Amino acid sequence: MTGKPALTIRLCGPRGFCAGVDRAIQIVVLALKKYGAPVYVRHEIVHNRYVVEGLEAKGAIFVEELDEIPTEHRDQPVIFSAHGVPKSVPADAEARNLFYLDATCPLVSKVHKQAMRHNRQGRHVLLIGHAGHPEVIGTMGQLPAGTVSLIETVEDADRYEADDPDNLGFVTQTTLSVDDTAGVIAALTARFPQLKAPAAESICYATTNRQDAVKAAAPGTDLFLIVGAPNSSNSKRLVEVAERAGATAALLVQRAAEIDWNAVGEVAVLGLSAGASAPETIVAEIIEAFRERFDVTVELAETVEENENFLVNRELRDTALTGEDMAFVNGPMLVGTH
Ligand code: 2E4
Ligand code: SF4
Repeated sequence: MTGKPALTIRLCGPRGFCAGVDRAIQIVVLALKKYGAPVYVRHEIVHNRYVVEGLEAKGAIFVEELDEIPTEHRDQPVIFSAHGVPKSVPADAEARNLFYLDATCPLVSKVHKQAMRHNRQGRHVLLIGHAGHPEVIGTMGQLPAGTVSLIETVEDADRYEADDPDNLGFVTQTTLSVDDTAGVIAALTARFPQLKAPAAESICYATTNRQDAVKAAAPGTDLFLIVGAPNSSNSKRLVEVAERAGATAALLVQRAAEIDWNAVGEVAVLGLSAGASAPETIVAEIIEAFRERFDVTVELAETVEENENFLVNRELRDTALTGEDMAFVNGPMLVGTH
């Protein structure tokens, strides 16, 4: 007997880093190795402070816009974040004579291509997504102004006025709620039966798999914690999925130190997962914090195995990651196996 209350942690798999995040972080680490510090990164490479601060410690400098890069560092590379950029950004980089490396996730680039394809075929594009999110800004910025409209909700779908209702195509942000998006698409299709879907699903495999795993694990949990940042779209969607799938409560948490133990109270079953930008080491840290207060049994709740892996940019393929880098960029699952 430990004297501590018993707690079962239902740990979801897949969770945490996806192939796009892993690739984006590798690009920054490899660029630092190949070109030396500083390496500039436009926007948080992925939405996670721990990752950003880890890369800052290695010599990365994060900026929001290219004009923040000092003239004397113009020959150092600048990396575009995993969320993608409007076409104006590489054009601006070229105009400023900057050397850039694009860490846009290949699955975001695929959505860009689908949006451009609708446009080439004469369709007005409806982008389903969240206003102000960098991925939405990037996808809208693939197309000329006035040829794309943002639809955030079923209400937006219900009141959208089309100039040419028979010539519409949609794409979505990659990290949306699968269920909410189905509702928005149904509302649009009811009004615009000719609405063309993209050739491939825009919501990515990682988003879908993480939501499915949380949905399966949520029923019967007293509390569900999702490791992730408040600006991380995919992580916030996991909190909503947990709540809707039957968790008594669900919260986003960035670090163990943030947990309000009074609010946790007397839990017997805790659900735990992590957004695509949240490192496994923080999952382990949170389990440790629970072990200090509870007699913990970890139960793996795995729905599917993931094997995706994306190659880094051609320019970086001659540079190798060492063991120390691997622990940061491509760390093994610390708890359980995949
Ligand atoms: C690019 C696309 O988009 P979100 O806010 O979820 O980004 P985050 O950085 O949290 O996750 C990685 C990512 C990047 C997801 N999709
Ligand atoms: Fe790419 Fe999906 Fe990961 Fe986003 S969540 S970086 S789209 S794999």
